[in-house]
Amino acid sequence: SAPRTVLLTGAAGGLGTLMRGLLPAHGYALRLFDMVPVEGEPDAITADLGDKEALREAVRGVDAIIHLAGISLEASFDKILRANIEGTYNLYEAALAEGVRRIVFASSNHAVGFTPRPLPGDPLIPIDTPRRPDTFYGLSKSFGEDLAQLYWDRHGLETVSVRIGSCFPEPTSVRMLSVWMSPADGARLFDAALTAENVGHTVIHGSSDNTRLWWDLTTARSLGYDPQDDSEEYAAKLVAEHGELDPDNPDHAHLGGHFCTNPPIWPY
Ligand code: NAI
Ligand code: 15L
Repeated sequence: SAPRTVLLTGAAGGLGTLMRGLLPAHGYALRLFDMVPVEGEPDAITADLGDKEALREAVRGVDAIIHLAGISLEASFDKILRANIEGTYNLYEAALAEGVRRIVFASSNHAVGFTPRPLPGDPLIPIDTPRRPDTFYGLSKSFGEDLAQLYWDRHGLETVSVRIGSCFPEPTSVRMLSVWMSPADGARLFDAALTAENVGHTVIHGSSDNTRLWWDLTTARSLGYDPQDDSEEYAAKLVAEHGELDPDNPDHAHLGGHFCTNPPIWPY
């Protein structure tokens, strides 16, 4: 039967806040987890992914987990190791111990960020494109996908790994026109990832059905994802402001954009 009680890690963050607003309308009851308090949510669990006891309690009795918590930009290897690599391992161990059957893992386009971005007329980036992380951050997402594969193959714990493009209320750059996932499509995609049957470990691209799409959404659609939005309505304004992407500019040459050249640094 469809999962109904879902643990949302990273609930205080940008994507967590958007999904807290949207997923209840898809029928989910959310339990919230973050290292910082979730504003206006006194029942949220405030704990670090390094706290194994807190994780065991947090996952106990849920039908599934959406795992968003972690460092979402580039940082030192040491910080990434603790939050994203050990933190994700700790979460999977807790889920295994408590019998949780399904995790939706927030991977990222930056796991394959050095993939050349397609020019108009080129084929879309396929879902089995080789890993080309663009940062330690992207490397940690690559690790998370492999961890998910291991826990499926060894333990039968299912994961949908979503290589999210850019999920924000609106696209704010010309690159984002190609990788944007509207919040409403994000909720549709998480719903599909939670309810599709027999996913094993499935990796999917996470974006809206954008006119300027760079990657293939076939696998996501095969899980029942039916995107409704297109960034093109924002294109005229963004292109007028910034110009079209320049294939000779290294900042614009890859899927990962400026993460390949000058990645934004996690401020904490
Ligand atoms: P965010 O940085 O706004 O939120 C991350 C949350 O995780 C924060 O609330 C932070 O307090 C929490 N967190 C960090 N380290 C933690 C730890 N050790 N223990 C417990 N909580 C911890 O990031 P955003 O944008 O909401 O992204 C959510 C997830 O989705 C991240 O894993 C990110 O890598 C991934 N993602 C997001 C994309 C986007 O477009 N927003 C694109 C691709 C991936
Ligand atoms: C990510 O993985 C980041 O977490 C998010 O903040 C955005 O920068 C996004 O990728 C992107 O590529 O736009």
